[in-house]
Amino acid sequence: MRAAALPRVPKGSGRRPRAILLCFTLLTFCLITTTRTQFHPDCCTQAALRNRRCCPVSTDGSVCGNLTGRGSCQRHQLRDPKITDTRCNWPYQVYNEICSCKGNYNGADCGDCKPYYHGPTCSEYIPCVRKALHELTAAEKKQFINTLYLAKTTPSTRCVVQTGGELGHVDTYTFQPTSEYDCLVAFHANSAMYISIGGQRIDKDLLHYGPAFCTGHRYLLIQFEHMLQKLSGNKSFCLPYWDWTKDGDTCGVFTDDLMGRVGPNGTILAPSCFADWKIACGNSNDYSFCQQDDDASQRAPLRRDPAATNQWPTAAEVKDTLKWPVYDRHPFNEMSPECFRSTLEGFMDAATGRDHGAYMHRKVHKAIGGAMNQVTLASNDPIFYCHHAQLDRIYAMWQRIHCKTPADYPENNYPCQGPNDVVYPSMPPVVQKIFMNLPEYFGYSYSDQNHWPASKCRNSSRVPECGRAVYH
Ligand SMILES: [Cu+2]
Repeated sequence: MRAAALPRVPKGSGRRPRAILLCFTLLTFCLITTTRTQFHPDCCTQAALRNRRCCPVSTDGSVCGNLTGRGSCQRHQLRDPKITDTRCNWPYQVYNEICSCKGNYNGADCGDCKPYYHGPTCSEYIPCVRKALHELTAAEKKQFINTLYLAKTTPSTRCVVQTGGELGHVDTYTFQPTSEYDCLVAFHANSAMYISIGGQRIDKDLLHYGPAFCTGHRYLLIQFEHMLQKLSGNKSFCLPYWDWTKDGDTCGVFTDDLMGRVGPNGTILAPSCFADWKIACGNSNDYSFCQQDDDASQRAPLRRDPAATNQWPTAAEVKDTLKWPVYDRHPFNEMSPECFRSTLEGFMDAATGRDHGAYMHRKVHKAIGGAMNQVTLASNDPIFYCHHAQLDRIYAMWQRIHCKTPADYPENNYPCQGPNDVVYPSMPPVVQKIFMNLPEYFGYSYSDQNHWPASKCRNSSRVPECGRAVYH
């Protein structure tokens, strides 16, 4: 049996009148084009799926940007006939041809830059520093919230959402247009759907309950940050983290100027722009791709549970979580004892590494309640990203203390979460173990990292190199 983690049976309901929005005027003078790295619309047509080809025409008008040296369309023979879940062995189960991008070019069509690279030739490297939410100035808070709202309301030209289809039968797959924000909600929801092996559902998903928890969410946060940088035009924008050990119990972030106050029925109160924030994938379940009303305005509003647990991880729990030197171990799931991943994910007590329950990551999802307490819906609530940035920060601390490198991502017996399994739905594909590099490898860092616990191998050659952002 799957242990109850975040409850997995969502069903949004209720309608609320449109609120007066702080952020609305921002939209009227923003004309945005942007690129997404997954589910490019040109790769989701019946013809593309039938021909097993995902080599879209890029920004320069040529296939994969071949004309300007951005990339080229490459064939591969990596399809595995035994795999029926097309999210596994992604994207090779679906496509025989995909773009291979050169240099710092990125995206399904190589029309984008790798995260933290900018400019027409993607040669401008701008690292970013993730600050705590409480460190943001009033202007930074406003920009963050406005950019979230912009992402929620900007239709994506480079991403469609898979809303249906029988796994393994690409001719049955259906897709829907989406906004920039909701593209990533669907990514999380569709990753959280049960894995199917040989037509049998197994007690496992692509992103949780196993070794991919830290790495897959690191990928998601980098994508999210990249998308917000492009939308806001602020190339050094960085996702703030929320240190719930400091103000979880006082709900210090649920204010008008940040994540919004919660009303008596769990909806968010005006004037916060989240008062008008509708849930994507709100009709999904554990067995379905993202399910939602076609008309975004008819979807249910974002909710939090005002009567949730008010139980938050403490600084002592964070310290205990950091003490486990092994990343993950057999059985590589919610019962893995005495290891960092199952402790951070919140299945095991941080002090003992045992005693299955709800701790750390899970405790925060439960304390906020509403969408955050349903795994297929959680990333609808923008606090999800600040919560996961805090988890990523703890993951980075742990990596530094214990000198971890991609070689420490364990081989394991669970499908789709192996070290060389591709993080679904990255395009071009990136494998899990890459995300066991330190944040600096990608291009971001944390504002307080000079005060983190010291590395236990300061003079060791195993300390990963910093400052070189190579993302592939
Ligand atoms: Cu998740």
